[in-house]
Amino acid sequence: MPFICSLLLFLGISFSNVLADLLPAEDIPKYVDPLVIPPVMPKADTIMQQGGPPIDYYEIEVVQFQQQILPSTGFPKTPVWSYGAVGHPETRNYPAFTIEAQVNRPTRVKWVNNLVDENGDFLPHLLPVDQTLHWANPSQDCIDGTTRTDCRGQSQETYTGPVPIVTHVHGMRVAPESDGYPEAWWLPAANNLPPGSDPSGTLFGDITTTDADPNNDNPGNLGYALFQYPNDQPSATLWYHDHALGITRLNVYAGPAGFYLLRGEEEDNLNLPGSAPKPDGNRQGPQKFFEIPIAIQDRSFNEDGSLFYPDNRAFFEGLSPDQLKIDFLPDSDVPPIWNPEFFGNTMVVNGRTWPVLQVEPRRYRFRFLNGSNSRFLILKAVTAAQPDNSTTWSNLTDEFVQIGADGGFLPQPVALDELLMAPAERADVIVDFSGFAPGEAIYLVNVGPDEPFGGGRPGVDFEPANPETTGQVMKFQVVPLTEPDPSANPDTLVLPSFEELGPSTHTRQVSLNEEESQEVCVKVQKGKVQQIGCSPEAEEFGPIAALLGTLHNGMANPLFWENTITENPALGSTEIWEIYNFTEDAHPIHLHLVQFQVLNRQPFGDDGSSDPQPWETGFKDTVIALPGEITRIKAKFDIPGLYVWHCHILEHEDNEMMRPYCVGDPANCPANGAP
Ligand SMILES: [Cu+2]
Repeated sequence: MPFICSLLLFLGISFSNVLADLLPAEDIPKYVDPLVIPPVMPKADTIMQQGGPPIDYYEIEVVQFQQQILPSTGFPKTPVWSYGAVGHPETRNYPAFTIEAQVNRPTRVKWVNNLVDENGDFLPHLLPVDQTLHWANPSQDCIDGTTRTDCRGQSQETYTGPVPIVTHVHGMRVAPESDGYPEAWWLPAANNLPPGSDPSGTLFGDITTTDADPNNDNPGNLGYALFQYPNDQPSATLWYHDHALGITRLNVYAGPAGFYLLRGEEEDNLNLPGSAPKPDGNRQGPQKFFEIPIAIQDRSFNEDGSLFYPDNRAFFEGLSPDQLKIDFLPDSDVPPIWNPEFFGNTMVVNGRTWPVLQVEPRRYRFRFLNGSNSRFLILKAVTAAQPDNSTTWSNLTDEFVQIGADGGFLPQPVALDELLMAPAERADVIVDFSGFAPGEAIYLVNVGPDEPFGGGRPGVDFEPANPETTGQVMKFQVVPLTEPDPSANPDTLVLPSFEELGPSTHTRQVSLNEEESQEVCVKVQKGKVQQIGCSPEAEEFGPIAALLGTLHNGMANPLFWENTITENPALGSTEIWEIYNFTEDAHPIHLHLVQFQVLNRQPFGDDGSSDPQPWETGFKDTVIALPGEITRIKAKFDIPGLYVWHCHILEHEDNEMMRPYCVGDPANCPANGAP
């Protein structure tokens, strides 16, 4: 895909030194600071309803603060964003405190955009915003000359205005007005909103605009939205993060993400390792938890501790900006700042680089989340931090017993040597340390690639992550057992019965596509990439976007965010979606609203198909679609209205690899902002 890189290496062009401020990952000591176990987000209130269960009510704000993400041994703090309880600055943490929810007891959240300074003036983004993508665009500076939000902008400069946010609970079955539609964002209620900016997106709405609270209209300029989650689905490891149109990669990279753990009665009798932090837990108190959520994210840092994220396209090509002499939007179709993928050079786990967790020789329950923008992880447990040769680690056998995935428990436990996790996927796993003695150490390592994942095996089909840096994740340091382990043996664990979806009534074909430039062709000349006229022999510059779409006569039919809705399942219907991946890379495909079943995978041109992986046999909301294959899923669409489906490589999602879809009557699905 990044063909220029290979061209440059061939021609011997030297990479520039534009990243002088980048903190070398090799300079960051590992396993210095303890793993932070996110405490529970405190409730603001409990709302009693007549004839219904009480509602847990939260007021949660997105704020900017400093956090020690790099080691505490003399490294600077990092300016970061995350969620915290309103009025409780002590709850500000990246990743956010965990929302604990109970099945069939609704959660209501007032999500507040408080990205303002001490004077109430808006804070600009921490990271470079490419205004030429189809994005939220509060300044209504559309490339087509119209004045509206949610459009492609015309400025090549980074956006410096107030930042839109909209929260999505990933994996939640929820009504559209509370799902966090990408065009339903809102700005902070800042003192100094620039003239001409719109305080909320085209499809801003919240539950006050529905029957839930019809007397309390929110016009979108209050700096918040009120969302409600029914929690009427099985126990699951969900997570919440930002979803604003065209800047999700930046908003999530800046920090806002946290776990949303939904617990039901079916979990109570399983005798799983516990406990987890409790809602009334004191953050400063003794922490001895045997159920721990673990969010793994790659990041890069500047020497001053700030987050690094590329501010020009040349970075992706391994060039300095003056070595990439091409026209950018609006003078061509190439976005000037957007990078097709981003891979950080450090591993951050629960908001710390390469932390260490003290573990007793007993069983633990870890809820792993791959919270990376682009990086696929292949996690292994090993007993030496360094590989025994250049490509393989002597990993422990069947160290992971996976009991759950995105949407809840698996039909039965699955013993695994490794965990393959695309961005946004979760794995609920039991790890047994009882075979280890105090003083011993176990390391969680990563043999996924430092580049886009295309399937295959590390060391065979791709080079595993740098074993000195991104190949390592965290350390488990064994300490003495303090009390007997009463938890169930996972080998004999009987998980809650799994109820399959009913037969499907419709099958549709959708496609994953990559877009090359139609206007910019390039050649390498005098140490620079020069633009030349496009002829049949010329090399098109790309990729410039990733697109979802349909199939037409067996051929890919790529579509943009603004194109008319093509996926319109009937209300209450169960459909099979056949996802044709016409690109060279794997894409984690996520559907809002539903938890689906993975049916099978079939390479193009093959008659046979392969069963889902053992860890994909429960409910999923995100599935890896491998290149050159059809991935089949089945889902039931049982709430009417407008939702999205998208790739969860955030750089793809932000640049057109997302489409609206409509359940039921199209009259319930207002069109996107585009005319
Ligand atoms: Cu993708």
